[in-house]
This record gives sequence, structure tokens and C-alpha cells, in this order.
Amino acid sequence: MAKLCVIIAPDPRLKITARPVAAVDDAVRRLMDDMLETMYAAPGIGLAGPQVGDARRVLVLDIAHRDEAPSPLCVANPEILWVSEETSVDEEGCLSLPDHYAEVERPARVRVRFLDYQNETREIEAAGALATCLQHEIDHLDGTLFVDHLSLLKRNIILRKLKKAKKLGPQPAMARP
Ligand code: GNR
Ligand code: NI
Repeated sequence: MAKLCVIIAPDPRLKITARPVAAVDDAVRRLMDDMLETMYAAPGIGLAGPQVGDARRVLVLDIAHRDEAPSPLCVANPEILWVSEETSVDEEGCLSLPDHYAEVERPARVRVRFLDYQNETREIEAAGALATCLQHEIDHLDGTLFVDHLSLLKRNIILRKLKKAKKLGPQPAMARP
């Protein structure tokens, strides 16, 4: 396994539409393994191909709490089959928008069909954090970031700050005492 680099916005590689995989074969499984390692190390609860510079429609997630056993889910070629009319608002973050958080309104429940790690077609109906995370990751496969669901003003404030931080280069996490 290998840890991959997570791309920080603004970056054109986060704006692409990712391409479906023909099947979940050993090469796709290697990508899934590397993405899981990267996600756990970050740490994050989800990660999509474009965030690590890979244009395949692949995502991984694990919404288990720290005190629970890990429960990774590997997803290729997800299709949203149904969304609830009911919506919910959750605070979202993104590894590609570090240190920025905002409330995003999305359908509360979704039904998704996908290929799993074994290349089996599966369907799940998700609610709560799983529904939020799945929609956030599927958005990444279509070049959409959570800030694209905010007002232009809020989006530009966050993107301007990230652009400025990039210009300054990596900053120490904390000032030395
Ligand atoms: O780690 C993550 N946390 C998170 C919190 C609320 C809603 C969505 C997420 S996904 C994010 C990791 C990430 O950027 N995935 O693309
Ligand atoms: Ni994200």
C-alpha cells in the first residue's frame, strides 16, 4: 500500500468528471487500498479519486467512530438511483479544503448502486452520515466540491483563503513557543 498526496483546492484536477472503470480488477483494488490508507492517515471519513489525482470513478469511505471497529466501504461507478424529498443539513469538511467547514443541505436519504471491492454490484439505501458522505464523494467524481453548494460569497471567501495559503506555501501547524 502507498499513501497518496491529497490535492488542495483551487486546482483544475478537482474540477474534472471522472471516468467509469470497466471492472473492479486488481489495479482498481490497488487504488482503493491506497486511497483507504491515505484517508485513514489524514484522517478523513471519505476520499474520492480526483482528490488524489486519479480520474477513475472510485471512492472509499468509513464512517465508523474512533471507538468502533473500522468498516471501510469501497465504491466504483456509483449511480444515485433515488434521493428523498426530505433534506438534512450537516456540517461538512473536505480534505481538499483543509480547515474550512460549512453547513450543506442535501437529500436526507439516497439509494446508490455501485461495484464493490469484489466487483459485485450492490445497492444500499443510506441515511445520516453515510448519506452525506456518499453524496459528498460522488460530487467529487463530477468535479463538485461542498463549497459549490454554498452562496457565491461564502464559496469565494473560502477559495480565496486557500489560494492565499498556497501562495505562502506550507505553514507550520502552530507557532513555536
Ligand atoms: O473527512 C471528511 N469529513 C467529512 C465531514 C462531513 C461531510 C463530509 C466529509 S468527507 C471528508 C473527507 C473528504 O474530503 N472526502 O472527499
Ligand atoms: Ni471532500
